[in-house]
Amino acid sequence: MDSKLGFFMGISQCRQRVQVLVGYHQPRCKLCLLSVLLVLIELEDTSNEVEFEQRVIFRVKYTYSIYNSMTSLTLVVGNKNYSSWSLRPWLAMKQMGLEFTEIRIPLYQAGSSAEVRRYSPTGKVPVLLHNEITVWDSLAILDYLIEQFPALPWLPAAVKPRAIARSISAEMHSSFADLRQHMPMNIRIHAPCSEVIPSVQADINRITTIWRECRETFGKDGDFLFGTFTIADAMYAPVVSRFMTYGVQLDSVCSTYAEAILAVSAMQEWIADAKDETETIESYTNPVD
Ligand SMILES: N[C@@H](CCC(=O)N[C@@H](CS)C(=O)NCC(=O)O)C(=O)O
Repeated sequence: MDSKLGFFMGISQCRQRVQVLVGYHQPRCKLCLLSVLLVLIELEDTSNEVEFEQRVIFRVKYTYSIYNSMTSLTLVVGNKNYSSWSLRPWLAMKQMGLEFTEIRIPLYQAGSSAEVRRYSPTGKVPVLLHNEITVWDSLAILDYLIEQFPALPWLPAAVKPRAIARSISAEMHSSFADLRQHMPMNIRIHAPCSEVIPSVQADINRITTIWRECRETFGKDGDFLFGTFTIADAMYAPVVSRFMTYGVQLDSVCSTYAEAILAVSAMQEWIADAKDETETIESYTNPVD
């Protein structure tokens, strides 16, 4: 049977068919039908199945992104000087051009915890509020945004770099505990380390290997890990900041990449806001050396 006819076997089959094509389960029935109808109107020759399906996929993703951007997005973040987990989704959302309301809650102050718990069951930031939905944890927020705004280039388009971008983002999220403990993000200070302990050096070595491999293998079309900015760059942006704060020595590939991250206008905005903040968090101000 002609694949296009499959779309018209019935409303529920049309929806299922489009969901399979798009690869996830959000598309609502009306959106699927509308997209198929628009493609039928757009295409003079609908006999090319591949083109037909590609157009339907594009239409669904595009329309879904527009629909979602008309609804309200709020990101709850911590102190910009210290909250590296907040920076990650904030930077990615800015870079993708999403409009959102920001709620900043200074952490580790009287009442901070209760204030964060108004939004997040974990009492931690970042938290994303989207209509009736609450999403907490930086990586879950990015994952959710990728689904809700599928037309935006959160990840590389091709399968292999896309898988690697996801992997290194997850690795950032689950690893590098020693680096995080001994070199906490603190944008306002410059405190070069005289000596780096071996476990932190091991984290630095792994991160710089990731950066070098990505830049050399996938980065030719731009300044970022996969050429254009993706969530992987957002995940590693706080590490760039830490490397600057603690004077970590980088080779030319990594230092050029670090400069590219620091030059991103949204990153500059975050840094400027961090410098304007007046709160200090003692444990972050005197890191274990
Ligand atoms: N795995 C979480 C970590 C979140 C987290 O630890 N956030 C810190 C700020 S960067 C926080 O809210 N700390 C406050 C507290 O622990 O009371 C994520 O990825 O979002």
